[in-house]
Amino acid sequence: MALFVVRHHHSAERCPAQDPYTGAKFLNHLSRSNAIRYGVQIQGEAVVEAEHSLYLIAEASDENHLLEFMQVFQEIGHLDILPASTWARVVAGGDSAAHALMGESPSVIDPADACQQAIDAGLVVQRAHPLNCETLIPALISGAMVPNAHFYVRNHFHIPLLDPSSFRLTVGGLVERELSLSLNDLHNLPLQTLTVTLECAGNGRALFEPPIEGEKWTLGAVSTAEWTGVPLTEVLDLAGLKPSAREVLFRGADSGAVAGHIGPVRFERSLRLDQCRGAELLLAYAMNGEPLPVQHGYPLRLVVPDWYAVASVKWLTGIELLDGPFRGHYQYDKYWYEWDRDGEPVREPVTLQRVRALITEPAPAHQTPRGDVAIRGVAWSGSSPIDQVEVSVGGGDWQEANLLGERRRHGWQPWELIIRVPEPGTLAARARATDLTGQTQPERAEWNRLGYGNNAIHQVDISIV
Ligand SMILES: Nc1nc2c(c(=O)[nH]1)N[C@H]1C(S)=C(S)[C@@H](COP(=O)(O)O)O[C@H]1N2
Ligand SMILES: [Mo]
Repeated sequence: MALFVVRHHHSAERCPAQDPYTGAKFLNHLSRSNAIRYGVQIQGEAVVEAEHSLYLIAEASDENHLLEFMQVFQEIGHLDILPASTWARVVAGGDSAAHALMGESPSVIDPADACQQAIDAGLVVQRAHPLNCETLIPALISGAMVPNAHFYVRNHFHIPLLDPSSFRLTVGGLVERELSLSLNDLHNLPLQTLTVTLECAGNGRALFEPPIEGEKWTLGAVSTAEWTGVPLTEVLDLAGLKPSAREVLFRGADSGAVAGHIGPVRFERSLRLDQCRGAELLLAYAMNGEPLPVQHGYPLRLVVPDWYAVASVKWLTGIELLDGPFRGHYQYDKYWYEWDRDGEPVREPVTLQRVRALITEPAPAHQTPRGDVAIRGVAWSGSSPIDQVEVSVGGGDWQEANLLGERRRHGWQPWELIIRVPEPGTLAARARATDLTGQTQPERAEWNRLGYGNNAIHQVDISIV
């Protein structure tokens, strides 16, 4: 079988869709079962919107079979049949075709499998290609670690499949010694385990008014895990920094097409050296005691405690020391707060997680028996540990909740307040966190063009029966 790309164009006047009966006849003709009768296998099809153009990717033993099958289209307009290369499955595979055409390795996880796995785990899938899904708030209950299968997923491109045996982390740029570290090398370096909350800067974007384009996260783009790996400082010490080094660039293995850019854009982010100092950055290879799952960066990811999670580059394969600011797409075009203040554009990079509390119990749909009612949740801030969480029920005064367990440096703080509700009814419960630097949550977060950092006070309507 040989592969062909078929291009058909007709004028608006001759469009078969003008008449429903003729339209249906042409569609039926294009059905896969009909094509088979002509010895043609259709691998993919698309119409160019508003252009009366149709493209097919099809296999046939020779061009004549295809011509015979497409005859009816030749009668109403123009037809081209172009021989194509034989990577049928790649070309027909939607997005991965773009990777292939741009010379990228198509070695990615099958998006359909990744999506099904997430659905099976109970995640809320926001988008399947690339895979983006949020955690259900009940999965955050009691402030424990979020199991790996329930941890929210945020990807900009397809999930790259990296072979652990040939994997290398390269360290280069302004260093004394370039390094190329295997997984074994990394496992033999000193290790550290840290509990760290990752939150997407877009968490809560869907709650901004007026609405903002982008992933429509509600409140589940946040999770906490125990990460194990090599402190970044160990690797930087091995390489030795040149005096001119100012910034560390972290390079992910994933890349793809981005509007406005020619050629593939890679997922990469940098931090200034002064931002790394004392920040406990980890090159993590384990998550909650298991090898890093593939959707969370297998076999190696950066974990940057306290920062919005865009800084925590997954599928980390390269580190480069630079002498000045990095201007990559995800550093400079995206992940900036952009406000309009008195008609003046104001711009500031997204950095630390803003202080925030979430109510995890009772769930809004849950019928809670009257009497003593436990209101529980988690709270976190990138600037410092949580100082207090206050809860207001039914428009009443703010009451201080109990912080549970020890104060966490980089992980969310569970909290709880027991209130007495003698009567049935629906009550609005609100929770407001304050961190040790004195920062607290606003009634409404300031709207910004790309919808980041929405840490408005969380409200849940609880129903008491
Ligand atoms: N290589 C790579 N790293 C990445 C991303 C990505 O698309 N590619 N997304 C970032 C963003 S915006 C977030 S919120 C976190 C999500 O991490 P998770 O999927 O493990 O929850 O990964 C960050 N690191
Ligand atoms: Mo994110």
